[in-house]
Amino acid sequence: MAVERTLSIIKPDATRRNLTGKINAKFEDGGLRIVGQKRVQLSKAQAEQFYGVHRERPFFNDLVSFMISGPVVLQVLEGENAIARNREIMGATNPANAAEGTIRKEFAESIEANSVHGSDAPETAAQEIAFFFAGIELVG
Ligand code: YYY
Ligand code: MG
Repeated sequence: MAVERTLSIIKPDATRRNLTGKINAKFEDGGLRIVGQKRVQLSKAQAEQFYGVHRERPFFNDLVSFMISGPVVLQVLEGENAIARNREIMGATNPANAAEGTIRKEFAESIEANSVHGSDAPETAAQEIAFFFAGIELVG
C-alpha cells in the first residue's frame, strides 16, 4: 500500500442538510486526512465536464442539474490506499445497497442525491484533483 490522494465532493443534498462536519468525521475516523477543502457553487459547464464520462447515460442531465442545485464542498483526502479506503467509507452508489456505517447508508437520500463523490482509480483521482485544485491549495 502507498499513501494516495483522492478527490471527494460533498454533494448539494448534504450541504443543504448541514452534514459537512458529520461526513468529515467519517473520513477522519476512517484514517483519511483532509489536505484541501473549499465550498463552491459549480457552474453547469464545470459539472458537465466533471461528469463527462457519463454524458451518454440516461441520468446525465438530472445528475448535472442536481450537482448545481446548491453548494458543494470539494476536498482532497490523503492516506494509505486513500482511493479504495474512501470508496469503502462512502458505501455503494445506491444507498439501498450501501453497508451499515457508510456515509451513503446513513445520509444519502437516493441513488442521485447520494451525498458524496469519490474518485474511482489513480488516474481519475489525479485528473479530478487537478480539475479543481492548484498544488498550493493542498497541504499534507
Ligand atoms: O462513483 P459513484 O458516484 O459511486 O457512481 P457512478 O456510477 O460513477 O455514477 C456517478 C453518479 O451518477 C452517482 O453518484 C449518482 C449518479 N447516478 C444516477 O443518478 N443514477 C444511476 N443509475 C447511476 C448513477
Ligand atoms: Mg464514479
